[in-house]
Amino acid sequence: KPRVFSGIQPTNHLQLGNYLGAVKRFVDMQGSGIETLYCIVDLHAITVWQDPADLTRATRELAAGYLASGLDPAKSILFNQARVPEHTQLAWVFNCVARMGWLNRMTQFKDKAGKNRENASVGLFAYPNLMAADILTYHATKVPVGEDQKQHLELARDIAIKFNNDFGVDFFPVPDPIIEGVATRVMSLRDGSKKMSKSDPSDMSRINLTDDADTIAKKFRKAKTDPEPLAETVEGLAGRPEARNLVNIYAALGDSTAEAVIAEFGGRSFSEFKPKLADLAVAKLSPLSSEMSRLMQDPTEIDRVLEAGAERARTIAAPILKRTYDIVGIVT
Ligand code: AQP
Repeated sequence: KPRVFSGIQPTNHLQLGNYLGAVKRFVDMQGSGIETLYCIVDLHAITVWQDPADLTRATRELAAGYLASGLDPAKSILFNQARVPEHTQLAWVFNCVARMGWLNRMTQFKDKAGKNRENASVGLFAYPNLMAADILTYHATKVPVGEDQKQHLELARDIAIKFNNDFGVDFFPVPDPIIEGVATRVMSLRDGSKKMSKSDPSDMSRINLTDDADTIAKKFRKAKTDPEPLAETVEGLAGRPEARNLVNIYAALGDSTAEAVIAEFGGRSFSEFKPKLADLAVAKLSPLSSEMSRLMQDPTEIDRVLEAGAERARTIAAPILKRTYDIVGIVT
């Protein structure tokens, strides 16, 4: 049975890019003869400073977001990373497999570390090794992610291949990223050259799943666009990243395509299109946000789901770690 693994960091609030690029696709992959594991990667989150109370809240809120979006604990294993210590144990082995040169090429590290690289945490640098361990501790082969995670997935593949070569085994399967759909890279509403992100300092740059209807409408109304009306063809969106982004968001929210959106709105002005986009977003997202706030009122159910998920996850991860140690020659 093929195994799917993916995760999201519990930082700030889930944003529309996480939802369309990741969570919505996690839901689509549930059932259909595959085993799905969806993680809340709390140990990734602390690679940059997190206020402890915020981290706790964000962990439960992300779990609420998973459940509200349709992830079902009866169909998927839902858990938080720190509860399954095999992730970090395997990550240590991978710290010793991956090369400094490989990690030095990671663009996300360069972006997140900023100018003062000497002051970045060691964890932020080693993050991709932990991500490789997240996937490979389950021998997962399919990893649904957004476009921004492509490079980290390539590193996970390189680690699997090098481990197998170094030890002369065929143990870790080489995982494939699944980067599909119209929303693999949702862009900031303020800058069409930057991806939408939970940690962008401007709240106006993103739609949070916790935003209310008025806030969503305001953010789309104020979204940056060019002065031209919407193009008559999809090709006409070339070189217009902000327009393209809004069309893609509309398509992804409506389970449609950019072509269908252009067929409906091509040639119309943004002042006509933006309120339609806001209406669609509110229609799709408000049931999620109300279910999230219901679940958050009493986190007992969430905590129970995460605990049970971690137990199930460990039954898969523990034997794989044990075999890894055996291959390496570690006495256990
Ligand atoms: N803008 C995006 N468009 C499509 N997919 C996206 N993802 C993130 N942003 C977009 C996908 O969401 C999943 C979880 O991401 P993450 O929490 O692990 O970290 P991230 O990629 O760094 O996301 P953020 O929102 O930018 O968080 P911060 O600001 O905390 O770093 C991944 O599958 C990612 O591809």
